[in-house]
Amino acid sequence: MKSATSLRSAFVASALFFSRALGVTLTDASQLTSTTYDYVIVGAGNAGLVLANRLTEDANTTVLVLEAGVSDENVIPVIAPFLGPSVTPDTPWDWNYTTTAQPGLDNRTYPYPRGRLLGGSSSANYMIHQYGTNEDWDRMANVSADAGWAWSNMKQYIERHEKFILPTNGQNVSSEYIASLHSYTGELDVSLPVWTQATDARVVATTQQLAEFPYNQDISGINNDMLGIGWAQSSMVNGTRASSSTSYLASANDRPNLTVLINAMVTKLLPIGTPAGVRSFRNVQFSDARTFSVTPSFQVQATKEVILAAGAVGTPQILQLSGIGASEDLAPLDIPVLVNSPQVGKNLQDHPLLPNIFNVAGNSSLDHILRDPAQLGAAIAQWETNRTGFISNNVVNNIGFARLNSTVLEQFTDPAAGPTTPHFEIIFANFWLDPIVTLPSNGSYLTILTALVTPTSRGSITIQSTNPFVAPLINPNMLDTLFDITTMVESVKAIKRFAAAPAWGDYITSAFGSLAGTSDAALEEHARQHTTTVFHPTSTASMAAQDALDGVVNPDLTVKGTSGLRIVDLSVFPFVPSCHPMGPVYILAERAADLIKAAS
Ligand SMILES: Cc1cc2nc3c(=O)[nH]c(=O)nc-3n(C[C@H](O)[C@H](O)[C@H](O)COP(=O)(O)OP(=O)(O)OC[C@H]3O[C@@H](n4cnc5c(N)ncnc54)[C@H](O)[C@@H]3O)c2cc1C
Ligand SMILES: *[C@@H]1O[C@H](CO)[C@@H](O)[C@H](O)[C@H]1NC(C)=O
Ligand SMILES: *[C@@H]1O[C@H](CO)[C@@H](O)[C@H](O)[C@H]1NC(C)=O
Ligand SMILES: *[C@@H]1O[C@H](CO)[C@@H](O)[C@H](O)[C@H]1NC(C)=O
Ligand SMILES: *[C@@H]1O[C@H](CO)[C@@H](O)[C@H](O)[C@H]1NC(C)=O
Ligand SMILES: *[C@@H]1O[C@H](CO)[C@@H](O)[C@H](O)[C@H]1NC(C)=O
Ligand SMILES: *[C@@H]1O[C@H](CO)[C@@H](O)[C@H](O)[C@H]1NC(C)=O
Ligand SMILES: *[C@@H]1O[C@H](CO)[C@@H](O)[C@H](O)[C@H]1NC(C)=O
Ligand SMILES: *[C@@H]1O[C@H](CO)[C@@H](O)[C@H](O)[C@H]1NC(C)=O
Ligand SMILES: *[C@@H]1O[C@H](CO)[C@@H](O)[C@H](O)[C@H]1NC(C)=O
Ligand SMILES: *[C@@H]1O[C@H](CO)[C@@H](O)[C@H](O)[C@H]1NC(C)=O
Ligand SMILES: CC(=O)N[C@H]1CO[C@H](CO)[C@@H](O)[C@@H]1O
Repeated sequence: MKSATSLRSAFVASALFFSRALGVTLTDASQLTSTTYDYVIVGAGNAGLVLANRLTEDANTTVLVLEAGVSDENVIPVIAPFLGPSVTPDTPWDWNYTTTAQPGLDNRTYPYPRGRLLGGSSSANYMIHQYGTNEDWDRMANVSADAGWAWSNMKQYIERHEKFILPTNGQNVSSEYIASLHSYTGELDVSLPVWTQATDARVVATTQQLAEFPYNQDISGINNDMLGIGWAQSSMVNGTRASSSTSYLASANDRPNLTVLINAMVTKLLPIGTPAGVRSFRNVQFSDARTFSVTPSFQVQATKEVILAAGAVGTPQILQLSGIGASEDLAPLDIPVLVNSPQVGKNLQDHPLLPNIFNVAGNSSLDHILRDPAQLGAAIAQWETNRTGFISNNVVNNIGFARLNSTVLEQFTDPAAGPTTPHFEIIFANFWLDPIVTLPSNGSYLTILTALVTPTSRGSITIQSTNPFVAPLINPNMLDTLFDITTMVESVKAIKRFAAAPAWGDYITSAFGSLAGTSDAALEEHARQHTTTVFHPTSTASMAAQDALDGVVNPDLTVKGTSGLRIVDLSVFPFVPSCHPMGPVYILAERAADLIKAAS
């Protein structure tokens, strides 16, 4: 977001003053003492570091993690919660991807952030933490014909994953979550807002004034109930971000059997064995990411398995570079098809995000602080002193989820996983929060973003070069279907009804820009002009049943048509979860660790 531009100029001036105690992370291939490990994990991201931790619980198991990106240590924008939106796009911690021109978005392109550092996107994201609906998981169990993915089985993993922490500033949060649902013993710190936006009380008051928007006391999804408006739960603790690096890696990094190498760009998996049989892909080729060159190249071997955890863009790219993919994608580049897997890189799903901005009265919105380097600098200095103030808190305090009404829905086959799964999300920020349009030099704003969480559009990730340092074509194909654009328009109408509640009477003065349109056609144009992404790409290496011909991985996450190769990241979900997906990635990886241990 471009209000991040001013955030960025302020943080570079601020002192780097503390470091997180970590074990050794290797920075150069020359430091490796072995070329053979039981497991080689590609990507020290959200999922990869869960596996790194769980697989080395057994001291006899050796694990190497190869990460293209850099360290997260001492990086203030990564550590300070409110600065999260300045970690991307186009920074040293981002892959700097851009989409192809999007026909559904007036042919616009837009940045496509992905974390490129320890923790992956869990170090770069906006930290909202949920698990999705039970129906999301039950559908995955159904599609994969593996009851192990059903919610009744998956919810057990919350206990070892989540470590719920109450705000330490003495705030009474008893109405903001349901204590009995949560785990207090897991790895990842999850907490509630520690700083109040001036509009929080109005959001909650609206839930009492309008029956259409009920209050939801716990928005995590744990209790099979994600509909309504509630308080965001975030991966943060005591005014700092919690990521897979600060949690799963930090608690395992002293183990001698775990080796993590950063600056290591995996360029290809090399097959062992004859073309006649099922090919083993236990050899991994990589090069120094800092050189942006494939030479010199290095090789390591996994005696048990290679696990791809490079995310929904990186994983299909590596598969395609290795000759595992659709022949129509590989043939133009003269890459031999070693495993014909037509769905690699297909089925890309993402949540479209639309900033809806209102002009507001007074100056209680954060805009006047965000555009004033002196005030912003003072806020960051305060955070550095004692981790208080708005910098210690996430950018968003309230989120909500809703379904289309029956009149609209009856025109379509409902794409939701079930009748209590939402179609769209509502996100509140008491300042200008548009990822692509810069904060104007005057005015005070409230942003009520809406996101489509059950998209029916499908996109793709396709390599355009045999050079791994050339980014793949990223085509999310946003708002390609009538359902998707209709739901976006309905979401805008819904938040306009929300904003018309008495709670906002003396605050909101008017709709900003194209949000002022009243006809469906005008709101459709508003959506096409301003939609980008909530950064939730999934499903580019989808799971399908063991005997299914479609799909890239089996229900145990092994790659169809190969041996010694598994995928554990967001790319395996056959449908994008109807929530912020990092929680689903974490518990997917927890179960994957169990599956891998059971198979060894
Ligand atoms: C800006 C932003 C905001 C977001 N906000 C939220 C939010 O608030 N809540 C939420 O739930 N989700 C959010 N998300 C989404 C969420 O963070 C991701 O969906 C999730 O972290 C993905 O996990 P993953 O393990 O699949 O991939 P990642 O965490 O992205 O991990 C992939 C790792 O592989 C590495 N890698 C890739 N290719 C290679 C290669 N060739 N060689 C070596 N390493 C490689 C990458 O550098 C990265 O470290 C956000 C994402 C972004 C980018
Ligand atoms: C590790 O390996 C040794 C030697 O093979 C064996 O005695 C020991 O039981 C193993 N430990 C675990 C935790 O598997
Ligand atoms: C992304 O852009 C930043 C800023 O220009 C740059 O420092 C970084 O090296 C780029 N990263 C990649 C992977 O190209
Ligand atoms: C988008 O580009 C395509 C191909 O160039 C063109 O046919 C189409 O009219 C364009 N759409 C818009 C809205 O500009
Ligand atoms: C999946 O759901 C369909 C429809 O409810 C049902 O007929 C089918 O048996 C389910 N399949 C599995 C494997 O659970
Ligand atoms: C916190 O607020 C709840 C009502 O929301 C109240 O019942 C409870 O007593 C309060 N707790 C404390 C410690 O003040
Ligand atoms: C957060 O603060 C509390 C209270 O001071 C402390 O007990 C806890 O250890 C802290 N957690 C972290 C991860 O710093
Ligand atoms: C906010 O507005 C009030 C009056 O509207 C003014 O007195 C005050 O100085 C303003 N504060 C800031 C920080 O601009
Ligand atoms: C934190 O520091 C700020 C000034 O930098 C001060 O106003 C505030 O009271 C401090 N808070 C705590 C809890 O120490
Ligand atoms: C459902 O939404 C449509 C479109 O916004 C609207 O015309 C209709 O009145 C609504 N129906 C009900 C029952 O609320
Ligand atoms: C911002 O400034 C412009 C030009 O001075 C003015 O036309 C506009 O009304 C102002 N907007 C707000 C929200 O104050
Ligand atoms: C295979 C291997 O390297 N095993 C070592 C793992 O770490 C333990 C100590 O925690 C050593 O004793 C093992 O030799």
